[in-house]
Amino acid sequence: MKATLMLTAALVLPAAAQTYVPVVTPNVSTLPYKLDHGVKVFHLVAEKVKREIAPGMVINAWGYNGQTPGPTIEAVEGDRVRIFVTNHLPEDTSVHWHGVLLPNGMDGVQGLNQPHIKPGETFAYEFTLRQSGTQMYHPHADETLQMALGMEGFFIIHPRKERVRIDRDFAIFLHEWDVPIGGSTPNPNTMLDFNLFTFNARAFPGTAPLVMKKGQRVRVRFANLSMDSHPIHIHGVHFAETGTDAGPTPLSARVRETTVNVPPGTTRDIEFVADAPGDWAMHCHKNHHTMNQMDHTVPNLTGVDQSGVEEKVRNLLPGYMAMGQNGMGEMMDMGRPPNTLPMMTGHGQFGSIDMGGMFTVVKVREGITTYADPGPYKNPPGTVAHKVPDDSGKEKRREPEREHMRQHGGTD
Ligand SMILES: [Cu+2]
Repeated sequence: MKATLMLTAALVLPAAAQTYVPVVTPNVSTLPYKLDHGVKVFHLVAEKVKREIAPGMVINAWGYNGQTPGPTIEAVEGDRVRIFVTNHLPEDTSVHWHGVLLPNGMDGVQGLNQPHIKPGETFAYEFTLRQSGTQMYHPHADETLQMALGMEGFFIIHPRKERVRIDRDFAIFLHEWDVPIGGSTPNPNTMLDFNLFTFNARAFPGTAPLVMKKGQRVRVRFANLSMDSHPIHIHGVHFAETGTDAGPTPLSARVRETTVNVPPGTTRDIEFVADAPGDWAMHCHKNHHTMNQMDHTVPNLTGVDQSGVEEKVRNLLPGYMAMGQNGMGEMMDMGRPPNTLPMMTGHGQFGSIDMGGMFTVVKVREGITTYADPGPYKNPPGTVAHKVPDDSGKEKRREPEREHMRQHGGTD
């Protein structure tokens, strides 16, 4: 009862007079707070949640306040924060504030720093923020299971004054799951062989695009509490790695990159100016991390001549299709068990995208007035790769570049 009352009291939206540009955590909410004599008061409820990974698939996860990752906590360097944690799980939990400098007794390692938060109990954490940067929160109790099932969230501390104005500030939690084909509960005992890879617990095509205006200065914060590192690559921009879970990186140490590796147990901030309009891919560069569950374990049939096999097998298995001979793009949306995502999926204006997992689209636009999904990018005429006509005879087929220049005004 007491916990319910506190939760209701905490449901006050953040004050309008914020000194920072609020972080957007795509597909995830921001945790509201109330002010109590200058202290920002938050309330996290640890509980079982249902999470839609993408349309057609829902998993049984654990998280906070109805979601995984939990809602993003935002505060400002110098703030005093009080965070109530209510445990609605069937087992003990605790919360560790990863990367936050605080008194030892607030560090959240159950048994070491504090008593266990037992089911039904509420604990209060309170400390003053002496730093800025991208931090995290997660249990330090039955970690293997609780984190594997999705208990994690952003704890973002804005500096009192940004060095440069950031126009768009995004946060993306990287996670991986092992969900049995046709099942819905991730296996927390899996150590290496995961089959679902997510941005904020959403897999492509369930991932919201990052929408921004041309010329805006953009920050993207990545966090990773999974078992693998995730090298995140963004097309169309060169960015600088500007911060970690230990705060801003000194200017002299910033390196220009197109891929940022995010190891387990860390956060990474990157910044760039969005000066090239378009629909730019952003994805993990481990190839299997941009695919969904079905089916990473098919036999390798690449280049194998399967002619005649289909007919023979169909005598035994009606409807059998031989697959994989010419690549696996053809496997993108075959029939599949319920609550299971196809391995490669998604459609763009030019056809199937054949991706899944940790994949989304950075949409840079001129002249937009909202950050709603603006739809596919309208490419200026003459700027899209195109098929070269193949009806012009043997001679020209041998030299398509010469024919192309003739047709498109080249000077050959
Ligand atoms: Cu990855």
